[in-house]
Amino acid sequence: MAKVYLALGSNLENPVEQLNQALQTLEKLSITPIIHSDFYKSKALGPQSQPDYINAAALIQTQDAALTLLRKLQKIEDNQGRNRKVERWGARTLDLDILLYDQLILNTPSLTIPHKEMLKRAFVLYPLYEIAPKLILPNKTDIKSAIDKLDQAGLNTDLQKINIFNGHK
Ligand code: ROI
Repeated sequence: MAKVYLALGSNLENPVEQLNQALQTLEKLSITPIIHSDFYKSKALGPQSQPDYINAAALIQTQDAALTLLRKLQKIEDNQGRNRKVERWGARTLDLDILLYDQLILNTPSLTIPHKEMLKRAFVLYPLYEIAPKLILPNKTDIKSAIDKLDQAGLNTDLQKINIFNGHK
């Protein structure tokens, strides 16, 4: 059984609802109850002409191999109306990214673990830190040092925790 950390993101069609719905679906997919962070709001990284994002992190446990899990996550994205034909850094109803899969390091054309950009993204690291403050990444850095580096690099810009009733919790 693998412990898998996921990043969730949405900036279209009621993002909070999109994340709640995704968490409910992930609950069915995970062997143990999932743990997830609060929801965070931030400006889009990439083209600025898109709505703000809502992001969260979740921990699931699975027997699936990483690529099998990826296909299941893509199906959840598709079921929630994800349109893959739009521009690469464009708006989306749901993004489910595998951040970490145990201590696995994987480089394939369709999947890279750990997620390539995670160390540069406040909207990924802060929610992850909330659910796993003692986490050690496969490159042996701990999550707190990764966050400190991000802050030093000035990459922690406008992230805000949002206080909403979370139907899943
Ligand atoms: N920007 C923010 N703030 N949050 C995201 O989840 C997000 N996802 C993306 C891009 C378009 C890079 N920008 C984002 O895929």
